[in-house]
Amino acid sequence: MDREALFGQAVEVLRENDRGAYTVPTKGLYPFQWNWDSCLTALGQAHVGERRAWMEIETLFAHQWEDGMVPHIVFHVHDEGHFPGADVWRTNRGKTETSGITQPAVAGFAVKRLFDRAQDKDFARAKAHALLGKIDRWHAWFYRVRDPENTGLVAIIHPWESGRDNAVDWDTVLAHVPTDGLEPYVRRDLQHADAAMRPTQDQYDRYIWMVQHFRALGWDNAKLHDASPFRVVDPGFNAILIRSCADLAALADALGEKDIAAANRAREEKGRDALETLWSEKHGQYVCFDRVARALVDSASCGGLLPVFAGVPEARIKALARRVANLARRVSYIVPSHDPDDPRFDAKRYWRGPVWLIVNYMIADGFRHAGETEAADAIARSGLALIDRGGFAEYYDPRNGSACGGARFTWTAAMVLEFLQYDMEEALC
Ligand code: 9WN
Repeated sequence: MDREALFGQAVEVLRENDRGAYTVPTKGLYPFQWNWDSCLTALGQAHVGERRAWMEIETLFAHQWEDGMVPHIVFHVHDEGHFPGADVWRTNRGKTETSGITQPAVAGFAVKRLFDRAQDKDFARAKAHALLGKIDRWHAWFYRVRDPENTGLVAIIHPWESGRDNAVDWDTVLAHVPTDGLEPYVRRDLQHADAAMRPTQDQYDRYIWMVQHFRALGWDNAKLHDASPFRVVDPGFNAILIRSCADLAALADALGEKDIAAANRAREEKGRDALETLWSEKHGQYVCFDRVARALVDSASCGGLLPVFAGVPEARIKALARRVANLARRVSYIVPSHDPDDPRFDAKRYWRGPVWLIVNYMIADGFRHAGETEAADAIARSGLALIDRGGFAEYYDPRNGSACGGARFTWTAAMVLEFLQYDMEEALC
């Protein structure tokens, strides 16, 4: 497909899913506003309207909790088509209901990128300034409530927080999450997507049990970390947060906010050093740490490649580039969300094998920053080839590029606009 046609089609997907002040990830399956979807979507929206892009992130932060958390879902409307809805979460934090957990903190990164690229500099300066303190409060929240031992790395307390819901990374940890006392429920996702491409019933039971458990604790973040049977330090989640701290610090410098700059630089530096504790020689990449079992998790997923986005030491970047090249020899499209030689790999099941364009984007961005342009170009090229093969899908089978999950997907379209604009235009055509 030629570049202009591709651009036009991506913009069309963004428009279809635009609900005025926020964008739904896709019709049917996800009828509300999701946290990291919106921040990454804003990057795509900026190609056609900067003001709309800023609004996307502003709407999300208008629902920030008093303690600083930014929830993973904002339930702007009532819609029975999604489970669990607001009536299950029952967080009661504001006029508009939200979920009670969070998602990867891409906001600091996204806002800096919007600011750097802005045509309307005065407008962008005002918008960035208004968001700066809110994002800083979110970052502070993370290190306060999710790093009680002051390690420099934060834990997620629910697989949904990672954004990589059913990754192999969580299998051994989820096995310790009970299901007794689970209230009966009906999944809605299977009405919109193929069951073979979604989490299993057993995984869902444990996801919902945790929602019930946290709800019983009043969604009090002072209690949830220690009370959760699921506490995992995910290198991908932390890498995104570290990059956001670094970008927020740079933005704060540009806006003359010295205290915010210093606080985020300290978080960034400590976090980057601490990432080293997650390096696995066996896999040649980073892996998760199970904070309950106090052990590294034996699972080579795309979460362990994402530290490239945080700007890790050169030797690690080179090793990660080798790892991606090695993956590319074993699948037709990169970056698979899990190692294809692992028996737990599943080419179509969500985060257990398929390629996701947002992950490609962040990994490619990290390689590009580090001067590993060959790896960055290969990943971006694969992303665009997948659109040709499978349209604007939620995710793709890395063996044959077929479309999986929901269709007409917002952040996939946004990432296409980003890939199209990369300076490596020549390499892509
Ligand atoms: C639960 C919206 C979200 C993404 C996540 C993705 C998926 C939800 C679900 O969809 O999660 O939050 O019901 O499966 O895993 O990354 O933000 O696109």
